[in-house]
Amino acid sequence: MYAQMVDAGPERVRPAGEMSPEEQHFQERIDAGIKIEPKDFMPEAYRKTLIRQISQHAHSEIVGQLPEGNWITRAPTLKRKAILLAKVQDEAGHGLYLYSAVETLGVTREQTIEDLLSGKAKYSSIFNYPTLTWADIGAIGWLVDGSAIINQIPICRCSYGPYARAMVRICKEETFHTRQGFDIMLALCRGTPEQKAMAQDALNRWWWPSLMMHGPADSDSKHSAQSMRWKVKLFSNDELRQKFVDQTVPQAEYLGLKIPDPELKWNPERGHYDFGRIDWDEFYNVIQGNGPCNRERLRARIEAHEQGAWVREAAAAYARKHAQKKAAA
Ligand code: BYC
Repeated sequence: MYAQMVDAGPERVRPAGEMSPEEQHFQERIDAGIKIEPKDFMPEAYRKTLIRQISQHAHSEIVGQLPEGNWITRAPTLKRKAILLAKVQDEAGHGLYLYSAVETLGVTREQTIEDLLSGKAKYSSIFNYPTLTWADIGAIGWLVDGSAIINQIPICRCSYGPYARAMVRICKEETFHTRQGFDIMLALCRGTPEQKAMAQDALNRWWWPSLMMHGPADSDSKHSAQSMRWKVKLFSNDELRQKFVDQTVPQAEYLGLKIPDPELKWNPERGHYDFGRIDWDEFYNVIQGNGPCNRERLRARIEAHEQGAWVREAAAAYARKHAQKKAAA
């Protein structure tokens, strides 16, 4: 049912017998761990998958600046403000590395950004939730950047060279982001009862969206099987979600916070935590544009794009002038 809400069923993985010799050779290179570079042969579907995933990832980094940017002017101390400012700037940088990686696949940056602004392209569901208190900044760093690292460290080993290389630096910076989030949560949890209650409230609101962020259950994920065959993804959505839960529960215990899931329980046979049912209706509602902040987020990006037009024009005029000067010299 859920898969139908997104599109028609999982993509079919093509068996070797249906592949052209070129495609077979391509798959053999991937199986052997050889990176695919922009000028190498690649099947059109592989190129399209990469454009879709990397551009969604880039948009997520850019839109992801908005919920946290909301707190730069209200950070509780100068030190916290400087740290948050640096983090939000890092996210802009991540977006730019990723837009550059998309350009290597033959799509212009203008087109990619146009797809975001027109509402055609997706970005991560998680950024359609509001940041109501300072504790939300802690929860985002701890849970959202924590999820991002779990998802993105394997992408450093993905089959497409420019994406894998962009991800190395992104992951280093994300590690700092997670630490700053946990540090905010720790300060609140060691503070007054009101501060601890604020941290608990943030965890209550961000826990389930952080689980959803890893994407639909494997049974409903239409791209996973083919993407894993191509090593665009190295782990499935459910595998990464489980890893996130297993890693985060002891951290919540250390903070003295309660994960808002009555069914959460260590399962010694599986060697993992069992957890409750995710509200997939909420997830699909958000990715279809009806989350609490979807409209606000897109409006903010459109306004920023319009207000930044003069910067793009000035930069292009400077580049033209520079090129003319060089040609005349
Ligand atoms: N939100 O077949 P599936 C960050 C869509 S940045 C929205 O499993 P796939 C950070 C999916 O696109 C976080 N849509 O897809 C930044 C597909 O729709 P389309 C972003 C989602 O691609 C700033 C459909 O559902 N990270 O962490 O195999 C500050 C079916 O899904 C979501 C990345 O982009 C979602 N959560 O797997 C702080 C990492 N999940 O395209 C932090 C790279 C699924 O057919 N991306 N959909 O219309 C990935 O690893 C994969 O693309 C995903 C989805 C796991 C996200």
